Amino acid sequence: MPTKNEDTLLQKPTDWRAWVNDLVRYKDTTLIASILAENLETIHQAFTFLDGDIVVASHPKSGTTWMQNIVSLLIDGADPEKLKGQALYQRVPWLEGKEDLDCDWGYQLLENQASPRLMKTHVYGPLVPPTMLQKARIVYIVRNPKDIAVSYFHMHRAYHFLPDVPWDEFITELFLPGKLQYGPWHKHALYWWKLSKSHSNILFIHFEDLVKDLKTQVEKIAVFLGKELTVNAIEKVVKEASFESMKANQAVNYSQVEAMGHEISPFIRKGTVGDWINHFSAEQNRRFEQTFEVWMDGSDLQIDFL
Ligand code: PPS
Repeated sequence: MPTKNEDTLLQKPTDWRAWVNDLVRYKDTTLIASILAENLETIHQAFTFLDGDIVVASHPKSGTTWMQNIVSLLIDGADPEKLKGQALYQRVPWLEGKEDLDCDWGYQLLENQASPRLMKTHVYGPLVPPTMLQKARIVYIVRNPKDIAVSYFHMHRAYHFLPDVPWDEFITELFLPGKLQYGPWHKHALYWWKLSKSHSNILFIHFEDLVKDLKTQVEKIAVFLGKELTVNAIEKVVKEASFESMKANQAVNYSQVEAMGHEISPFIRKGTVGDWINHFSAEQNRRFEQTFEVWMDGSDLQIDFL
């Protein structure tokens, strides 16, 4: 396996095809660094999930951070004091990774947190630790893959350690063949969709529903997490989780993360459904639709693109 280490993470790769060739294939998915595979092995073997753990699971760019914030706000009872001061990625660490170079890996941060511990993960399939499924309550957020591809494309522009890739090649050579980290999208979404039907501890939420009616979805997530909040507290969560609030909030908008060039493309970027229309040519859309039809054959998962 190729070895990439932290020293290389702040240099923008100039040759994106060489970068793609260097990606790590591990248990049916793609990772950008072998250290993530090592962390996943460690988590499988040594990380103890506890009753009360709450996991936000997602394919990248599906609204993970949005859901992390909602879950964190709900668990903290929308207490204004707890909303300030701590970066969201410390309050809800990325189980197998880390968001900034100088912090510990998520699973290490979590060892020291009091229950209920909150975490995010991008794993699916054989990467998922079996005890997570037994012990934790899991909120999975799904998003239509056209908008994910757009969001992912802009993330590549912004992150210093990810290469810029021309849009057409990004779609046809990376996103559709599942060569981006944690791809391919359909295996991810369909794995969690299928599992959510047989596990009452998994709640499946659509990004598009959050955009349509945030309050109703927040109430649903609160019930799932067993949190009885006052009307005022729910309203506070909805306000703090709005696009405008999150974009302005340094604790959640990743503006303090040194690996990101916010001036190129901010992390909380557009937050809409259907931005793909502004990026896809008719031919790109045709190819995407063709692949999407094959991906979804035999599944009853409904995805809204608009
Ligand atoms: S990551 O890197 O995988 O953790 O990214 P992720 O958090 O999953 O997804 C980032 C996209 O979520 C959008 N976002 C929001 N949209 C609407 N409202 C709120 N409050 C919100 N918070 C995050 C964010 O803007 C990214 O989508 P795009 O389409 O790029 O704007």
